[in-house]
Amino acid sequence: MDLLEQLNGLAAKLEVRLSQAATEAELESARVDFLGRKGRLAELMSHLRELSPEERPAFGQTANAVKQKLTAMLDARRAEQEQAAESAFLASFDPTVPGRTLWNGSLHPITLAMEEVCSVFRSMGYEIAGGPEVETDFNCFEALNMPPEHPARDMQDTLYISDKVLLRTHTSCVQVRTMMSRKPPLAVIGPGKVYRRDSDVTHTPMFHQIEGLLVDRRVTMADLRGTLTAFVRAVFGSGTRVRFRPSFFPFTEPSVEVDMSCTRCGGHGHVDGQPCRICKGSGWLEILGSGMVDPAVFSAVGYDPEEVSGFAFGLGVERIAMLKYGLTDLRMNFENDVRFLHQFPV
Ligand code: 2U9
Repeated sequence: MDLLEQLNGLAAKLEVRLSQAATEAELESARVDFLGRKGRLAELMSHLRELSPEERPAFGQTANAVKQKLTAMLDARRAEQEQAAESAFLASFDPTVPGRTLWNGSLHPITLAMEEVCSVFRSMGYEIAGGPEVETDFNCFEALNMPPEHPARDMQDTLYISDKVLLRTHTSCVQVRTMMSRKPPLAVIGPGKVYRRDSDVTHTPMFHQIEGLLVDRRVTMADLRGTLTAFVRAVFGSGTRVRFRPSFFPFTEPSVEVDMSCTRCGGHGHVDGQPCRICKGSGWLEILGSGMVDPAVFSAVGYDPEEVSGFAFGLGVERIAMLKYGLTDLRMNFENDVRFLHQFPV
């Protein structure tokens, strides 16, 4: 067979070879065999110099055409293989299955409730203050009109570290510290953890409180009433009704408890003809304790009760979080179950 015939026969040979090339490696091996530096085309081209000058141009042109044809055949086969691989890849999974969502983390409902309450009072001009959780007997009890024999000081209710040092049972100590270090007027909010010897379905030994205090000249119950009504409506909606009931606290006189219309039944006391399970059918929920600061508290911190007056209030943050987010069990707040925590906004 002469050289030209051999050249023209290369395409048919490559065709056979490609029909057997199932993998990318086999395809590459075919390319090297036919178009590589030591491949079949190169080998035939090396005979060029054996041809007469007249024969060379035709041989060269044919060699170029054959090279182009072989290259096109290899490219087509490669494209076919790539297409088949992509189809197999797409068929290997269900592209309609939803992807896994990355969880960015979220804020704990107690944190959310705490921040919301603080931001309402901040907008009214109150400052936010903090203080130690390990407190003195004076800041926690004595200054707040609870003398040595007061029942709240009982070992059964309070976690003592020593005779005169304890875990604070309320955050009012923060305001005691503020009053001892500053002159009136002042408006302070004290958010934080408090501790009591109490543990059952509705009580945990640690919980969160926010207590507030406003002291100035001529502060009245009307200021208390307006401030707390505005607060409740800011957190639970402008249509919320608020009522004040007489109560007793050692550190305030007179004292009141603040109720708001129920978040579930809107104050009707029933839902779909059934008594509301949140307010037990009463239409009201207790939300705050408050009162006018007892003159004995002012005297204990060195303020003149003839000169200044003020009101104070306190709330349990867990209770606010439960009402706001519809939680049914206090303990959800402490279990740290991620299925629960995932549900709150970032
Ligand atoms: C100073 C003087 C008085 C803060 C007050 C309450 C009423 C109150 C409870 C709500 C639910 C505690 O978490 S709870 O159990 N608190 O009812 N707290 S008046 O009175 C103060 C604070 C500071 C110097």
